[in-house]
Amino acid sequence: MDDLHTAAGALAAARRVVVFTGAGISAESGVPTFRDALTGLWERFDAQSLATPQAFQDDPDLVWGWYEWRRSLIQRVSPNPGHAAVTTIQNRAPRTTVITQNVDDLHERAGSTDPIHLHGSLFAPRCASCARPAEIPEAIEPDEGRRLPPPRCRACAAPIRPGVVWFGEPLPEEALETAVQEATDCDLLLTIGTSGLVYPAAEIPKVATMFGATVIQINPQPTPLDPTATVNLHGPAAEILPALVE
Ligand code: BV8
Ligand code: ZN
Repeated sequence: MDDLHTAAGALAAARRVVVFTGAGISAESGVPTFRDALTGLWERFDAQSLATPQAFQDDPDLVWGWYEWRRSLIQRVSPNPGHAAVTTIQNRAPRTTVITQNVDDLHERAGSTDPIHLHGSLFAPRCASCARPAEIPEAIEPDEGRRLPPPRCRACAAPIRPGVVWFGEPLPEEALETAVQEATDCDLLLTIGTSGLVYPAAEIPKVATMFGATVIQINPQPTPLDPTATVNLHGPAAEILPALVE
């Protein structure tokens, strides 16, 4: 495939690389995406009732139980060859930054250094009131419908909340600033497995294009980021990424 060769050449020549990932990179590990037809989480669950500050206020047991179910799923799966290829890219071009919208820990488990988690992490629970970091609870048996009362903060007794960014919440300031800076300064950005629908994260590839970087997109489906990308590679990340670094 010509596009694959073009992309591989550009990647091999790049000195500053940004790898920007979404749920699609973890799909082949068995982690459901959000918006894919039939299998996406938002096909089966209502985002407003689960992924907003209001939802947690209204029904903390429902929200905490759902996020603990998702964390238990992730603990049972492994990084795939796509995550491993990202680590290879980072090892070859040391000025590579991994910026992920994912709340899983699969980049870390594949050996990537310091991925930036724009939407937080399932492994960083904190107090909903005083923001003090809390202990990660013991793993539970996966059960998607189970309500679970959240643990209480040791300092102020308020409920512990998942360490993710909900709709309507600002992204972690330092993570977003670093991500925008890296997108501004890179010569190549790979956008992998994201629908490009959630803002402000979806601005990151656009910033790279605006500042003159080559943008390579990997996704089996077309996305609103297609016109932003210099090269569009259509296919699953766990196949295309290893081919790109071969
Ligand atoms: C904020 C975390 C302000 C928790 C998530 C501009 C226009 C319109 C609306 C807005 C706007 N700006 C802001 C908004 C509002 C909103 C937003 O963007 N709404 C959209 C949906 C219309 N944004 C916010 O609310 C953000 N906050 O703006 O704050 C503010 C400022 C100051 C003070 C107060 C407030 C916060 C957004 C964070 C939302 N958090 N969840 C959790 O996980 O539960 S969103 C959710 O979407 C996920 O976290 C995920 O990270 C994110 C992006 O999704 P993707 O990763 O792209 O996944 P998706 O399923 O969509 O796509 C998967 C892709 O993979 C597909 O394209 C598929 O084809 C592909 N794929 C499938 N298989 C494979 C594959 N690719 C490769 N290989 C495969 N095998
Ligand atoms: Zn507290």
